[in-house]
Amino acid sequence: AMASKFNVVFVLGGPGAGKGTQCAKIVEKFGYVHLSAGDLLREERAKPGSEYGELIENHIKNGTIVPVEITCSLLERAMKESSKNEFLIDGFPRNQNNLEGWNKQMGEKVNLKFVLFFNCPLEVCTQRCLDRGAAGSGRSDDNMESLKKRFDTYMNATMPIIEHYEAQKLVRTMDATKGPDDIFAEVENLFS
Ligand code: UP5
Ligand code: MG
Repeated sequence: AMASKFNVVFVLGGPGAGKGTQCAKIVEKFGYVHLSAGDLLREERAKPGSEYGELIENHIKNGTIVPVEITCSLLERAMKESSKNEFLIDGFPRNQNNLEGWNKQMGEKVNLKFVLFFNCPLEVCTQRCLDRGAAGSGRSDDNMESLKKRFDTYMNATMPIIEHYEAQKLVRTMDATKGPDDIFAEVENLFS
């Protein structure tokens, strides 16, 4: 018999919108597996002798998007290795290339439940990332120069993906400017 499909929630929103923070809370309360595409890419970049390390670092610093073959393979491998069935996929798909590559590689294996969208203005996003950088995040993209590019990519490449899912009535939009606990109070309604 065919194995059951992976249940997936995509988690999208600008740089520093709070995707990772809210995903951690969802995991704690609802037991999903949290896969951050950015974290998987940073992990891959850090592997000694990684074939894609330099390419990944260049994209991250420039706020541009890594080719889908790399990201999608990291996601699929992590999904399989988890031997679980409910996933939060954080920070993906970010552009048309991601969307098409995912649909081709994973479309038949996945049930997309909804898209959780953390809506957060540029100023708030930027300040959070700058604060995180100042506090020693060590992220090579938590600086003003990278943040401008990250936000450009978000507006030009990722917003159209959110609109694509909006047309399918799959987007659940959260006001991400509030405090983490206030945001989660709304988020948990979606998962209960
Ligand atoms: N914070 C969180 N919530 C807060 C709140 N409600 N109020 C006040 N402060 C709040 O939070 C960011 C910071 O804000 C933290 O210090 C937190 O304490 C605070 P976090 O939860 O980390 O936000 P998140 O949305 O996860 O921010 P992140 O920086 O991770 O978002 P990005 O989307 O920019 O980063 P990501 O890691 O997803 O991607 C990085 C890069 O990887 C991309 O730019 C791209 O180059 C590459 N990438 C790809 O190429 N392809 C992919 O598919 C994914 C990534
Ligand atoms: Mg994150």
